[in-house]
Amino acid sequence: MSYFQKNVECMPRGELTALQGERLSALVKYVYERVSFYRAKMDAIKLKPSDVKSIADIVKLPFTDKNDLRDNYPFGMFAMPKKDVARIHASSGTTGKMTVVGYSANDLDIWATVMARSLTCAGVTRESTVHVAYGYGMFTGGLGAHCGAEKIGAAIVPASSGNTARQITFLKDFEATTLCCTPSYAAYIAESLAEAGYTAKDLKLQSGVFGAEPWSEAMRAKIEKGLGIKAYDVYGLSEIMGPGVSIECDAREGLHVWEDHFYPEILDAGLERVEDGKSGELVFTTLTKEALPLIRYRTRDLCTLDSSPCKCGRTHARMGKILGRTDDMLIVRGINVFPSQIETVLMQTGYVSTNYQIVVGREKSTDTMEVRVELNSDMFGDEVKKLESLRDDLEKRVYSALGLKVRVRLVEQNTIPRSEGKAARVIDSRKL
Ligand code: DLL
Repeated sequence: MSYFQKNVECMPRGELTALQGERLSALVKYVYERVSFYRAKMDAIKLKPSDVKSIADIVKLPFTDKNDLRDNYPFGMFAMPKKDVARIHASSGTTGKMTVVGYSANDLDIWATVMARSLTCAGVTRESTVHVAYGYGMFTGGLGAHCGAEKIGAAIVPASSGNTARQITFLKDFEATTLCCTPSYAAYIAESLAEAGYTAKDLKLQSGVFGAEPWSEAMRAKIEKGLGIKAYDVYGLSEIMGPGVSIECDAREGLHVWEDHFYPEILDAGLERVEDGKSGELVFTTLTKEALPLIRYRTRDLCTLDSSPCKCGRTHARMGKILGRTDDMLIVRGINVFPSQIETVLMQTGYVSTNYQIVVGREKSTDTMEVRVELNSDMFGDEVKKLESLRDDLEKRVYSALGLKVRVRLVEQNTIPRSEGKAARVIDSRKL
């Protein structure tokens, strides 16, 4: 088992809790002095910085959400003058106005460190070659993975996303051992590799570090087979840092949250904390960030938390795979549906590809849902009767998993748009 910072990653929980408490109380003082938004919020509830002494006091603090960042666009929530800011990223977001985030030089160093810890979990060492096919630019994926790999001392191929044929040439010729990109892009690369007449054996890849969007276990199995790798789920969000907030270790029983920097809480719909194992909204407090510290930031991501010890020896709590987002949950005829649930059903069949799209509409005031799926290449030439029975089978499977009648449409290969970044799985025309 290798670690990047064993003493921190395996710190006894008691020490970790004490460290979090110290950092939280310093953070609250810091934001009270420097960020008028937090000062006003704390004054409104008559909370003084000195009232926050330990991590348990975090429940006294107010929440922050994306709208607060948007209302203070671009730099209103920064705790530093712009001259001290070292880098700016922005997240376009699937809905609404852009969110701008900033980092001090120290923030960037911490980000590279947590990403280095994360890549180490996925087996990256200084001897590795890391191919980064997350987009470089304002999106945090590319540079986040890049700086983590650099911190380890690995060789980096900064491919960025796009031009899949060229990605395959690089992967082959430069003998990358780890691939970093979104899971949907990894699936696309695997598909293109096979189409180009290669197999996983033509590559030297051993692991993949995939995140930025939800993906199912079945999708994981498919990517692992296609690329001949072990795939790790990495999570993060720009507001808190970028990729590297949490990652799976070899045990792959949840994603270790680097809790010495990011304090996680899971809250129910009434914003009360829930116990370990119960799912709810993930909320983070940045314990060490200087440029844009955030207190109790509501991610809208739904998952569980587990603070029990892990087989790998790391003590940092593990979050479950993201189940979905409070804002991408579809309510179809009163039934809550997450795109990831549909994905799980589809992938379990073994006869559809990783490409699918969910189209929600409304006919005569009733919601309709159509799931468009591409069959695996070896199946499409089959006769109509067989295709019809596959379609019926899929509709039945979705119904038995979700209790929802949907229409399944089998479409020709390569008709659903491929994604080089985050996949757009849902078209909801009811909102148009
Ligand atoms: O997606 C940062 C990132 C880059 C993470 C590369 C991992 C790898 P944002 O663009 O700000 O940042 O989007 C953050 O993406 O709130 C989740 O809804 C979703 N997300 C990120 N990682 C995962 C994951 C980057 N592993 C939003 N599983 C988050 C599911 C994820 N959803």
